[in-house]
Amino acid sequence: MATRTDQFVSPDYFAVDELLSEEHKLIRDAVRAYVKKEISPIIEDYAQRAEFPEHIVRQLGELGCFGPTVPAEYGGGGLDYISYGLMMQELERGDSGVRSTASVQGSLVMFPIHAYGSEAQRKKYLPKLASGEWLGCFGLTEPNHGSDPSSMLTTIQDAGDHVILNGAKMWISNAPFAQVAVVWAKDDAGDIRGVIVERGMEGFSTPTTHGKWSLRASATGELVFDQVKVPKENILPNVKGLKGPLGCLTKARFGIAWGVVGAAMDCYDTALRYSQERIQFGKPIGAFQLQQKKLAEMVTEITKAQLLNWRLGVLMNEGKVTPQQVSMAKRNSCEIAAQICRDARQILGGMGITGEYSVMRHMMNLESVITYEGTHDIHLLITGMDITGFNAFK
Ligand code: TGC
Ligand code: FAD
Repeated sequence: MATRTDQFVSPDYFAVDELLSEEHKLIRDAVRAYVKKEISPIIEDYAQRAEFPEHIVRQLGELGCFGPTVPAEYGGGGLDYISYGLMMQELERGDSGVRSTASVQGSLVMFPIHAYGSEAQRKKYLPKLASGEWLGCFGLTEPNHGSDPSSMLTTIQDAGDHVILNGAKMWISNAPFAQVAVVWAKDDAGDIRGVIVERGMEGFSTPTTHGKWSLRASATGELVFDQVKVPKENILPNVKGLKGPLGCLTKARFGIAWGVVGAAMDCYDTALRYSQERIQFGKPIGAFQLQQKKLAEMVTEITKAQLLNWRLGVLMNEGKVTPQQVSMAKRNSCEIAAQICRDARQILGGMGITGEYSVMRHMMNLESVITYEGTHDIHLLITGMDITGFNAFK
């Protein structure tokens, strides 16, 4: 497979750039340049081989993509949420798996350690996670409990100065390469608690999940706990209950809302360029109304999502955002991005199914992104509950 030249030009139909600060633009441009130089040339090959490009972990750390909103004293970037969103947008423009690596590390591992952890836990883990020296993962989903994590079966049992962890987590991003896992389990009282599990603890293993047609350049695995002795000092002291993991998901879903728009922008840009160059019936296919309809609808939806994300970022920065607003944005962005990728693939005709272009890879990746961090249905029901006051889950 030949390495691709990345010709990406970002669509910005409503001058959303003017809503960004100079710092935002510098951060966005730095990540965009990194993706062009380090991700686009290699990612298709890794995806074809279903291999995780482990070397990017250090690079992402150096670039500040791990925990950008975590305070600088713990190795984070001390940046605002629009900066974080822009980083995720640019990474996912390269590949959803690259964004996944960063959003798991930042929102699902560093965030809970920072928000719910002790000072000793923050000092021990955050700087190493921020720099990419360590990779982390987040274990909530179980083989029999995905959308309904409150029914989880994984447990921690009190045993004096430590707890005994038993159970299994499934579909865990980064698991096969992670040094640390933030795992959610029920204690003797039935309360959900977060525990930090380290690779090397006896009885802890991380088998790789094979055979994925989506997120092929991201490593996915299980977390298996067989009588694992975890010191009590590894329990996150400052949260109990499902609101712990769901609070992390609010941050990560915010990143996805921005991220998938990056994938959509890449597909739109690719399809637009192809439509201007590909000649059929004596003229560029972009001159046919049917293709113009697809492209016009793509840029319209991208523009609406860019504006929604920007507003979401402002609300997040002001501490006014609701989890339900994040759900709406995650759901909307995933839906429009998946449709844009499918339409772009059609515009490319037969070429659209090859690895010569990024479009089919994005399209397949989005099948995971529309499912993880809460499925499309779950986010709709969260909105439904918010507006009607009726809980469809119970
Ligand atoms: P429910 O009774 O509604 O809520 C329990 C407690 O949590 C609070 N809460 C939230 N807090 C913060 N953020 C949110 N988004 C929250 N949503 C709810 C809630 O107020 C309550 O607090 P309290 O104080 O009263 O105890 O819980 P439920 O059991 O009825 O479930 C509700 C439901 C279905 C919405 C929830 O379970 C859900 O979101 N399910 C989807 C599961 C999910 O998203 N899993 C994701 C796994 S991680 C992942 O996919 C990572 S992929 C990473 C990558 O590679 O990028
Ligand atoms: P299920 O919950 O079994 O849902 C199956 C179908 O039923 C869906 O269409 C769903 O919408 C529907 N459904 C469920 N409940 C309802 C309802 N009440 N009303 C209507 N419809 C309903 N998890 C982690 O903890 N950490 C990770 O790092 C992680 N990474 C992942 C990476 C990948 C590549 C994938 C695919 C998943 C990952 N997940 C991770 C798991 C992901 O969060 C779950 O797959 C997701 O939450 C859905 O759970 P499930 O697959 O068990 O589907």
